Amino acid sequence: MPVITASEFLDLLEQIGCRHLSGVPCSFLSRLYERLDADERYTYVPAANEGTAFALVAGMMLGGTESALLVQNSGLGNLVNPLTSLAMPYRLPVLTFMTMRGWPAADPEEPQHEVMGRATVPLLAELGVPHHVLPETVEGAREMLARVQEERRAGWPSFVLVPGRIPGERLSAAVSPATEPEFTRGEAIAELRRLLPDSLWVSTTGYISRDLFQQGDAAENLYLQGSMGHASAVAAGIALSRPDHRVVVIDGDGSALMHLGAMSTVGRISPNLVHAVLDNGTYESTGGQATTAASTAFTEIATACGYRRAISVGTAEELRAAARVLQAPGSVLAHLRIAPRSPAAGSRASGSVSVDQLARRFAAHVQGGQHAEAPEGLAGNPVRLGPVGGR
Ligand SMILES: Cc1ncc(C[n+]2csc(CCOP(=O)(O)OP(=O)(O)O)c2C)c(N)n1
Repeated sequence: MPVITASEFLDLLEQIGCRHLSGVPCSFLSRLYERLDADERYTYVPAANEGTAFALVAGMMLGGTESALLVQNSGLGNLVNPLTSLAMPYRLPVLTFMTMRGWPAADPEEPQHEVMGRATVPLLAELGVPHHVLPETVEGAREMLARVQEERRAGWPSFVLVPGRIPGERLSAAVSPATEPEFTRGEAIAELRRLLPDSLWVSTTGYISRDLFQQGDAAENLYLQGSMGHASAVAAGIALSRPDHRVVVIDGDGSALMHLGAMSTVGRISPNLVHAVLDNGTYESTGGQATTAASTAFTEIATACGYRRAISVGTAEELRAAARVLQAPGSVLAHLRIAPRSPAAGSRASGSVSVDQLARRFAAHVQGGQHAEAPEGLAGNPVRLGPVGGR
């Protein structure tokens, strides 16, 4: 386990001339992001996903700016393409610091990290990418970085694997806890549940899934721990397959941004889907680092992608006033502006039910005809796909 602190880590970066970083957060590095925010020597660009961060850093290097990535190994899949088809053949020595979830041993509470935890090191080895484990001492880390720099000078991208939490003094909570009367994550989920009874529910990774689970576990809920950014596509697939149901996906802003292109797919087929984006402007589940939501107009993107309607609300009353829009057939985007920080989420669903059981239970519920009656307004609205390559 690393005992290098956040400030020592930044000093090490400084020594290799690296002041520009990009990535997607991991809670193991929350103290480091706080320091990056507070230290004027560094810039950090929040990227939509790890592949984007990797490509951005590759571009910075082409432009002559030394930079590196901070990511977690659940995002390795997102960056394998630019790693193997860009950095390796083009000999761009991109440097990646990657936290290791589910390694060296799996955590039974986090089944979403088990496969990648076991596969990360063999995958990097199979790809032929140099990789090193961050040593526990500053001296060891300095020596390791000297070897990394040599590999990079030879044109190799390189990975430094961070096996645990980087400790450090807590500089500040990125934002203060919500005081009333802000709209909290829990209130937003509860209000959606009241307005959209008899729906199927899919929730994104992190605190949102924990909150949905805590508000009442049921067979119609599918909590996605992991597969960040894919909740809307999973939900759209369910809705496409079962046009007699209304599916509600509860996304976060960071998750929706991760694979924003999914909105174009959803809009094209426009199944009976309410795509709720709980926008707190942050990756709250990993410590409250800023996303790029503040400069992104979710409602405009959704309607431009073909969603039938899109609303943006900031209170439970405003959400209630939009009930009819939410209950209409077709795909609707509900942008819910919620407090940057909500009361703590409870435990994960996987603490009580295994995730494979959750999936089987959900599928049995959907396919078992327990909701043979279509929710009002959705009957007779089978999805029809338009011709491919239409516009
Ligand atoms: C591919 C991938 N990258 C990073 C993570 C780490 N991670 C887990 S939850 C989370 C934040 C989710 O943010 P958001 O969707 O905005 O929801 P919030 O936490 O704010 O409720 C991140 C970055 C992950 N699970 N998967």
